[in-house]
Amino acid sequence: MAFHQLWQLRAAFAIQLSEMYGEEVPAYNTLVDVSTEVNRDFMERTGSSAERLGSIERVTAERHGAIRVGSPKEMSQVAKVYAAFGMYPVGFYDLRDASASSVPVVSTAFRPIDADELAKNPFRVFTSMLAADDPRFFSPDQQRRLQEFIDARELFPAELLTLADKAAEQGGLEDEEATRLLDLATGSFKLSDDPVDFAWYKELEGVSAVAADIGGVTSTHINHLTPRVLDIDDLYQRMEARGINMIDEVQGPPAWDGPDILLRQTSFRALDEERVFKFADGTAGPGELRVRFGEVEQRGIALTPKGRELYDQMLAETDRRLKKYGGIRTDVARSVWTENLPNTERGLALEDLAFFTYRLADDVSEAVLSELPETVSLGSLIDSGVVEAEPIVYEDFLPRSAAGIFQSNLTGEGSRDDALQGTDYDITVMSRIVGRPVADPHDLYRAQQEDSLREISTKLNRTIEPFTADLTA
Ligand code: OOG
Ligand code: NI
Repeated sequence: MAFHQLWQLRAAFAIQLSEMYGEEVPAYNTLVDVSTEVNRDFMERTGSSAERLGSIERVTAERHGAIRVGSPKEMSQVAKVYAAFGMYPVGFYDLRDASASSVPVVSTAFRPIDADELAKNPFRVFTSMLAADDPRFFSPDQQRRLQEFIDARELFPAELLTLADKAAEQGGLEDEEATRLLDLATGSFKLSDDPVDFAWYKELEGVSAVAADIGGVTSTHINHLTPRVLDIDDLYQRMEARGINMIDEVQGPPAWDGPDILLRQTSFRALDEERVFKFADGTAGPGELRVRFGEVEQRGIALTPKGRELYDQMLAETDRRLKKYGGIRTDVARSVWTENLPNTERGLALEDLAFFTYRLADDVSEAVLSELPETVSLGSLIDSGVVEAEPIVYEDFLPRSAAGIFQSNLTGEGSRDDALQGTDYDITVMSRIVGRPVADPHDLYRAQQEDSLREISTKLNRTIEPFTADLTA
C-alpha cells in the first residue's frame, strides 16, 4: 500500500485527463507532438538559456485545462475536487465585458500556490461559472428555466466529493482510494453521450454558444488542454503547415526583442463531434456540435501591478494606433512595447515592473561582502554581482486573451443587452461561492519575491532597499 500525496494525485490527474482528451480529440495529440518538437528545437537553437523560465521537462509536461460549470453549487463542488489535487482558486476574471461577443461567465483558475508545489507539478484549470442570473444575457423566464435545468443535474457524484474531502483532510489517499478518486474525477470531465435537447440548446445558443455549452447539456467536459511551448510563433507556423487552421493572431504580448512576458496564447477549432439530439416531436437523431478546441501557450515573467498597468496601457495604445493608422496588430504592438518597456530583465526588475526571486551569487568574496554599507540598494547588489535574479514565471491567465480564446471559438456573436445592469460579481463574491478565499495572484508573486529578499538581508546582515529609480539610468 502506498500513500499518494496531493501533488502525486495532481500529476496523475493531469496525465489521466490528457490520455482521455487525446482519445476524444485526436488533434490534441498532434498539438502535443508539434509542441514537443518546437521545444526540442528551441533548446538546440538557444542552449541552456532556453530553461530560464523552467526546465525543459517541466515545460514540456506542463498543461492547463478549462472547464465550465453552471451554478454556485457546481462551482463549490468542483473546488472540493480540485482541493484533493492541491489546486486552489487564484485570480478573478470577469469575461462578461471583456469582449464584444456574448461571454456570460465569471472565472477563476485552480492551481498549486506554493513555489515547491508548482515545481512538482504546475497543473492548473481555468474554471468558468455561467452567470445564469445576469439579466443582460437571460430573460427572467430563461433564468428560471436555466436554474431548473442546472439544479436537476449532478456533475460530481457524492462518492467523488467524499473522497475528495478525505484526500484534502489527510493530505493524500491510499492506493485504492486514490485510483477511485482519479477515475471519478476524470470521468466527471468526460464528454457525455447523453442526448442533447435540440430546442433548448438552440435557444441558449441564441444568447451565447458558451451558455449552450454549459447550460444546454447534462454534464461538464474538459474543454481544452493546453501544452506549453518555448516558441509560440514557431508552433503557429508548423501547425498551419500541417493544414490546421489557427485563429488569426497570437493573443497577449507581441513577439519582441526582450524577455518573455506574461502569457501568449493561440488556438484552433476542433472538429465537429457527434452527439445525439432529442427533438421537440419526441424523435432523436444524430447531429454535430463543435465546442472543443486546441490551445497552446508560451509563458513569460509575471508583471507587478505597476507592470500590469503599463501592459494594459500598451494594449490600449496599440488599439488606438491600429484604429488611427491601421496595420498588423503584432507589428504595431511590437513598436509600442519597444518604446515603453525595458527590454532586459534587469530593467524590468529595477523599475519594479516584473517579479523576481533573488539569491546570493555563489562566488562572491568575503572582502566584497564586508565592504557593503549598512543599507544597500538591490540595484547595486545586482550590478556588483553579489545578487542574482531569477524571473518568476506567470502562472495565471489574462482576461482579454481568455475572452479572445472564447470568442474565436464561438459560432455567432450571441446577444447581450447592455442597457440592463449586470449582476455584481467580484473576487469577494467568488470566494464566497467557491467556499475559500480566492487568492490575488499579485500577492502570491510579491510574497515570493519578498521572502527571497528577506533571506538575503538576513544572510548579509544588511538592509536592502528594493527599487531605486535613479539606478535604472
Ligand atoms: C476558457 C477560455 C480561457 C485561457 O487559456 O485563457 C482559457 C474556456 O474556453 O472555457 O482557457
Ligand atoms: Ni486555455
